[in-house]
Amino acid sequence: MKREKLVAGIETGIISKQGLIAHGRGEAFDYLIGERTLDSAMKATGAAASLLLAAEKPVISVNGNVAALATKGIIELSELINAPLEVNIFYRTEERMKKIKEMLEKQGAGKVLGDKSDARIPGIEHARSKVDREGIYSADVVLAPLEDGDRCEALIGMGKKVITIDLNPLSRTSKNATVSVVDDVERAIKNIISVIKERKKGKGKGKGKENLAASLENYDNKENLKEAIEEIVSRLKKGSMKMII
Ligand code: PTJ
Repeated sequence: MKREKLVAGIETGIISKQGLIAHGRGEAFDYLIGERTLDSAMKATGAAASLLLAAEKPVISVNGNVAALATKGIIELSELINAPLEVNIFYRTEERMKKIKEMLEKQGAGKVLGDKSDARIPGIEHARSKVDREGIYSADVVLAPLEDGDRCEALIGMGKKVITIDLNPLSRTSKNATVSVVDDVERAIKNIISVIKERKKGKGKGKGKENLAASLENYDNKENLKEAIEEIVSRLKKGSMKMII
């Protein structure tokens, strides 16, 4: 179903051709993790929810793959935390920017930024650096699933907290982000939504508004990535033992 969504996204001009290749890389990791949410990813999801709830100005960065695979989820999350969506694509064409924005609006998204492009991320080459001043540029927390390594580093360099969702625990983005959720984007967004809903109802810990540093007190991203890799290795060891025996 995911592949079909991506192919349809190519046909409607939402996804870049490179998006298909990126998906293949993600899919390979998803097989390794067993196409389910790892315990370490659930921990990172909790930290991501804390950051989003503590943020003064959160923004959700949307590229072609994210728009096609997690359409409903990002729209719901955007409403839930009152964070605008900002179309921000790596292989930028104005036509694709417009198509993604229109598709999101048609699906019910309230505020979709990205077309002003009146600010630049410092240190990034031209087209990839374009952002909206009222969006990513001035945000304190950016949720940027399937993000490029350079841009993730540059956003961190601007003093922002960056949450990424990336099936590859070894990617530069995973290593550099403040919180890396090693999970499929659709599953991860669903999980973030349910954790935030629980916290808002007062069920989970951290329901109140905290400052950004306090929201990360018990979370170490490097340690979490290590746990993700250990979970993958242990699953593979168990699987290969079964094949031998
Ligand atoms: O729409 P654009 O122009 O912004 O382009 C988007 C892509 C994704 C093509 C672009 O940002 C890109 O090339 O990204 P990278 O550098 O290939 O990084 C994508 C990362 O996302 C890789 O580490 C993949 O393993 C991972 N990934 C792929 N599919 C998924 C995923 N992570 C989570 N869920 C997925 N479904």
